[in-house]
Amino acid sequence: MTEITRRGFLKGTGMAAGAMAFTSLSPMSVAASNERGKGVLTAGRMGPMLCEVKDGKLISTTNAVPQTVFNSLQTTGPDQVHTKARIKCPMVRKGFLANPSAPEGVRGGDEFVRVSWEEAYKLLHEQHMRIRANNTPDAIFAGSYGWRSSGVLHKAQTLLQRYMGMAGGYSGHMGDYSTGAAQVIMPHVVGSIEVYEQQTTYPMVLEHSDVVVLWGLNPMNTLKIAWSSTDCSGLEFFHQLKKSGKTVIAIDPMRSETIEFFGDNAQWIAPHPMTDVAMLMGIAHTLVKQGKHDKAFIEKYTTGYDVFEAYLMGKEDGVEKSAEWASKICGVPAKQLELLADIFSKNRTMLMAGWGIQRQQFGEQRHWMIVTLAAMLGQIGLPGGGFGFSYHYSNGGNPSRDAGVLPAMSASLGAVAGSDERGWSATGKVMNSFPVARIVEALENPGQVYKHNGHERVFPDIKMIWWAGGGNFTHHQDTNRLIKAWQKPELVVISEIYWTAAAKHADIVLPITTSFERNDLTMTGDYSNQHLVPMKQVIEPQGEARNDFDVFADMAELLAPGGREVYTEGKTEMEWLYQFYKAAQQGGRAQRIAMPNFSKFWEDNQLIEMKWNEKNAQFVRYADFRENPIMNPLGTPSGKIEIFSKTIEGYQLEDCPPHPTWMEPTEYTGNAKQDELQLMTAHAAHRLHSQFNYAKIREEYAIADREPISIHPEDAKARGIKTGDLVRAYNGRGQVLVGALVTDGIKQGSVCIHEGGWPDLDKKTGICKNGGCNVLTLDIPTSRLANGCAANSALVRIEKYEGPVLELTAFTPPKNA
Ligand SMILES: Nc1nc2c(c(=O)[nH]1)N[C@H]1C(S)=C(S)[C@@H](COP(=O)(O)OP(=O)(O)OC[C@H]3O[C@@H](n4cnc5c(=O)[nH]c(N)nc54)[C@H](O)[C@@H]3O)O[C@H]1N2
Ligand SMILES: Nc1nc2c(c(=O)[nH]1)N[C@H]1C(S)=C(S)[C@@H](COP(=O)(O)OP(=O)(O)OC[C@H]3O[C@@H](n4cnc5c(=O)[nH]c(N)nc54)[C@H](O)[C@@H]3O)O[C@H]1N2
Ligand SMILES: [Mo]
Repeated sequence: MTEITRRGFLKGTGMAAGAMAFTSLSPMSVAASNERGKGVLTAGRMGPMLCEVKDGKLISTTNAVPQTVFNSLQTTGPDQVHTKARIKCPMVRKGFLANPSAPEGVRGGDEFVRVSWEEAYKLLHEQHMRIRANNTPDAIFAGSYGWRSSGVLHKAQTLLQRYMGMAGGYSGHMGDYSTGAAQVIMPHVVGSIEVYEQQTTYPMVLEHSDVVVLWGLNPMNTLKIAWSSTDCSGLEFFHQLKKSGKTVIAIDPMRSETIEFFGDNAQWIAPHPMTDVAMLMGIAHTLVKQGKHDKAFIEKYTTGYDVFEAYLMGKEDGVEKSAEWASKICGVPAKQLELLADIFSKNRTMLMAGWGIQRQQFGEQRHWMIVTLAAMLGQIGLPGGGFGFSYHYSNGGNPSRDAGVLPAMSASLGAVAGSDERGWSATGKVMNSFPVARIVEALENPGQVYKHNGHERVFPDIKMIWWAGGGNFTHHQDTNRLIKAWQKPELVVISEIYWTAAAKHADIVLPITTSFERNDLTMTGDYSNQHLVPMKQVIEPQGEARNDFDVFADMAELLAPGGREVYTEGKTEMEWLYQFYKAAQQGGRAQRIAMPNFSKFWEDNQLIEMKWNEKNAQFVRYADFRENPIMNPLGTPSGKIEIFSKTIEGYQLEDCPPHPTWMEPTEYTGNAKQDELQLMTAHAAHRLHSQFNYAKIREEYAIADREPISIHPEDAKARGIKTGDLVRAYNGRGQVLVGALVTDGIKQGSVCIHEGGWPDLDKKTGICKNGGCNVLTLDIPTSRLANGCAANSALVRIEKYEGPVLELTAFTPPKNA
């Protein structure tokens, strides 16, 4: 961590980079992109890619759009298709097959038996119908959250829900793991969810911001992907920001890949994890004490500030939230907080915040407090000022293009969905839905009433689960609790490409194609719609793998003769793509975008770059509100920024008070016992969650052939641990084997195991041999307001592992598979 000094901060402040920004962020030519290399054009979350096939094997995938910054995920194609971890044929758990309506054995502890697709379909259909006949439709859970592969047709979750809708309905889920807390609190504060919305553009930031704050933001890592497919502009933007000479301040307990990337061009400040609210308050308190807050802005554009200020200044509870006070909690010297207050208030400052900070207990408070600080700085709605919560995700900030936009497959028959919707809340026949990260609580407490965003809701009584396109055994917290709850339903079906832990804990496992084995289409850049890309099939389906679309079409035919026709609406894969393309073409025409006819487009093997729009390039979030708050009010009850929310006050929640509040988490550095360390579980550089954990790229990061754990040198020394050591990390919830990475790039007292390691539990000791971090995390809601995922909340102990050698089996298929 660099000691921040005023000199350090001021070195680049004020250097405008606008001209450079506009030229280099303007559209790149399609021709240039196609000169890059040869091969068939397709796309994934990690962007458009060119694929080379030799002797029936996919041998390479590379970027199809020119880019300055290398994206490691774009090289994973061959491993995705050919890894030994693939599921080759349909399989059924032995004890389930023996007696499907009263199975023997336990999920995860049984052998698998190979069956034909037809046998699998018949068994699945019969059991599905039996369970449906004995229960209400909400007993069937098809929420199936997850990052299934991109494409507007082969949308695993949507296709499952389309089938379940035809079958009579199902339980789904609300929200997502990513931004559970922020997306519920933000509408109360600013009237929109913020986290999935276009940001003040990259060119505007490069031209107008003096200071850019990366608050818990690791964009060089998280911008390798986008929900649809990345347009590859975000990494380039941060590259330009680095070159711009602007003051960049990164607030993160870890020296993230981004901070490493910025090197001397950024100042790193490391608070203790989970203490950001206190740190922000220390800065806010300094502003008030020194009269540096923007009273005119607060008066005109916000409501309830006075109540908050009374709390901040200690008039409510006798505790002044001063820089000194904050310093004791967050571990950053008070002087530095005061300096930050000075720098933020004197310069055009953009507060960019990531989402790891809200994936924690009381996560709602984080972004609320950042908005509050931004309001006190008075720069919301000015070019390059204010706050932004999607700069690190899906290239928020890349200007929206004039575009022909693809629609997408819908969960409802006869309807189409927007191609960029994250699809978390399905439009089909949802009979009940619950906050996505509360699934284990739901399994444990059927019929129980719980609070969510001011409403009382009831958990369904889940008897059947079908998951398609998600990795719930890696993504959910407290794996051992999950495994127990997972025994409750009568039937668990998994449609998967690989033998993940979820597949190994299922009754029926169906092998699915990768996106390289089917045809599809996608836009890039969730906000920009910069390109329309053909996702061409480059290789035959491997083993007996089938497309989700075909599996559900087959299953629909079993619902009733003619069901296939209803499900597919009589269209083949290519006919659907033709229809989607035609709709995009028509939409494009209205914006004077000429697109070739479908067959030419498909044969050309080229992407279509959409038209740069100069007005969109100048977009400034909240500029209209700032200009006229009466004519352009926010969607909050007051039409203003709500620093105190009467709505939330009405909910009477202990864990979510009506204004930003510092609350001590259940497990964090501040209440750790002497040898306990705080666990962080950031997203990995060389994975998309659990995806590609099996790939060759794992060699770049694995230590002692396990997931690494970053440990501060002092913490390592105290435990006799060196880099390369096999380490056991444990708490009351479980234990994992990890490889030690001793580094001063993490705040003392904290460790990090990246999320996404495939659980690989040793039968005898219960230890996870692959360092699956969720074996250790707490499964609690952020609060009863949002019920968001709180994965970054856990204390652990670590020690050098001296036990017997445990073979890694995470990526090994079960016997006979
Ligand atoms: N501790 C901790 N836990 C976390 C997080 C954290 O920060 N810390 N982050 C959370 C967040 S933000 C998220 S979004 C979740 C991510 O959780 P997920 O989105 O569930 O994670 P993925 O590993 O991407 O899982 C996608 C799965 O879908 C499969 N798949 C891919 N394409 C297809 C397809 O076409 N068809 C079918 N049937 N399957 C397919 C892949 O093989 C993979 O197993 O994790 C959450 N969990
Ligand atoms: N390569 C890659 N890209 C991805 C993903 C992936 O798995 N791999 N996942 C995608 C998805 S689904 C999502 S939701 C986004 C996730 O985006 P984020 O949620 O923003 O990502 P995280 O890695 O959880 O956290 C970002 C940074 O916050 C820091 N941080 C953690 N806790 C704290 C804290 O208490 N205080 C402060 N100040 N900083 C903290 C972490 O060290 C990390 O550097 O990324 C997306 N992009
Ligand atoms: Mo996420």
